[in-house]
Amino acid sequence: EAECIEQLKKTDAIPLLMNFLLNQENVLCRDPTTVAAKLRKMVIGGAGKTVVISDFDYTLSRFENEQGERLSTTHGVFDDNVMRLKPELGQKFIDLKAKYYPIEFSPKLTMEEKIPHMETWWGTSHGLIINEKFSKSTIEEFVRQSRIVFRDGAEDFIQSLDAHNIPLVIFSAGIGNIIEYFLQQKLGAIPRNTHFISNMILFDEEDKACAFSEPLIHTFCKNSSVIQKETSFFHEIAGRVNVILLGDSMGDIHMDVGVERDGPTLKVGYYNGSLEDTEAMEHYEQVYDIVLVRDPTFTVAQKIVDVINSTH
Ligand code: MG7
Ligand code: MG
Repeated sequence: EAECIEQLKKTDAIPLLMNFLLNQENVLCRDPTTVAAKLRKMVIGGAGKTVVISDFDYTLSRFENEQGERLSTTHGVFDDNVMRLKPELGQKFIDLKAKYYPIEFSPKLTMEEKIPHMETWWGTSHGLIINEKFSKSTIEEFVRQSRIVFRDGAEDFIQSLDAHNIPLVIFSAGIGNIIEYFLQQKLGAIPRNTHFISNMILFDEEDKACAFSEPLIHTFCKNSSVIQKETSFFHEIAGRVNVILLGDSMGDIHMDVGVERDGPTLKVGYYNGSLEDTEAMEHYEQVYDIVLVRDPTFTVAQKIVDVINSTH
């Protein structure tokens, strides 16, 4: 550590990164002093003390394409594909979304008021998937046909974490299997460093969907309450005191809670909303250390990890 502090004094890595962040038009940083202090601790700790906890939908994956068309979430994979094959069932998924999506993002309701609705949405949607007994290979094909797209550089980001033995926890209220198939298809395999906390479809002996894992994870319970503490992976990340948290929604900001430690969490948030909604943007600035405004890339997260890796 002493050696690292010495080296840190010799390099301008952190001031250079701060300069980069503060000069980007689409990067908001309410408190640069705190960000620099967190970065300093993380750089001193190095890769060995770091863990990345990331949301998937509209964080690792892109929100919209170049034409401004909305891309798919993991659940959305069913909406699109089922609509094509079985319009009647597809319409049920679409109707659920039309009803519950506005509730999820309503500024008028409290989290407590939203939670029962989210439980109903996820529960009903998962019920439809199980009822239909979709097979594993059908779902893999759905993913292949889907409009899920990585943010630019997200693939390299995941690979570089793996190369430096930094665990990546993908914490998703979406469907974990869909993320797995997507990574398999895009990266060839799931990197060893990558772990999932998500809703997993369970398959029967004939590889047909028969149940979902418990507990249910929806937008507003992404914290330690849903983490199985006895898993080997939980022990694997126990000594990782420095957290880089990546998310795009208000529900993502507590994904680090429950990981017992005394190190900093650097929270990086994608703001996918409208530029006109300054109130929402200010809210993001309050809860995320760094806000990336309509940024289709992984450049900032990659630079942070590069600095952490550079001094050891
Ligand atoms: N989300 C949650 N559910 C659904 C669904 O059944 N269909 C679609 N299209 N989207 C869904 O990654 C979590 C996000 O997934 C969405 C049950 C929610 O909007 C949530 O924010
Ligand atoms: Mg998300």
